[in-house]
Amino acid sequence: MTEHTLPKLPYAYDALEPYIDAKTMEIHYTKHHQTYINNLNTALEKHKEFGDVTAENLIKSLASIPDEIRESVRNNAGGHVNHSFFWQVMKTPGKITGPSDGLVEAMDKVFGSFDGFKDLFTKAALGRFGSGWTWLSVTSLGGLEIFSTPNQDNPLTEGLIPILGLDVWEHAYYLKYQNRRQEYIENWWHVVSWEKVEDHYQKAIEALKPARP
Ligand code: MN3
Repeated sequence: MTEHTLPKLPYAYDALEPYIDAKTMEIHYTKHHQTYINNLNTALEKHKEFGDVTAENLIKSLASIPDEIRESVRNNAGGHVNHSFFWQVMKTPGKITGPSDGLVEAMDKVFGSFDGFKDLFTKAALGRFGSGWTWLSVTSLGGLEIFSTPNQDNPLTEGLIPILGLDVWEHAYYLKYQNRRQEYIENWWHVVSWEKVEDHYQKAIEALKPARP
């Protein structure tokens, strides 16, 4: 059986400064993300049959996970998948841009404009009571949808493909922003890697193709 391990961070802890501070990044990555991985490995110790299943596939098929570990797999495989994804959709800060190519058309169609998208996403992130995430996902019909999930739940469990995600657990921003979640969200747009989001979008559309008429 292969243990789940912490993926390499694609940049230094201070790479997202001043919007996300180095101390938050370090603790978030080395403590929080690592703990989800440790807990997932512990949960799977007595269930070798899942030893070679990826964390993504575990959360895609939660219903097939034995009762005694399902909640732990949901939270900890979810935490592992969500954080691995989160690190990838961020980059060295720049001017707030937005998608290009195919995604910009899809966004205009669904949200009216990039600003329309940002407003709705921000509202969903602010409205998440307690801990959770906000997502932009591709639906099974190839459309776009914004919603937030509690805890470490991921759109993959609902059959959607996430292409952008924002961690709104307090551990993601409290050191720098304390209770000011709105300021954290506004600043986060500076570090979104639209190249990566666009890439996720193209792959999602490609993956859906055989299923579409
Ligand atoms: Mn987190």
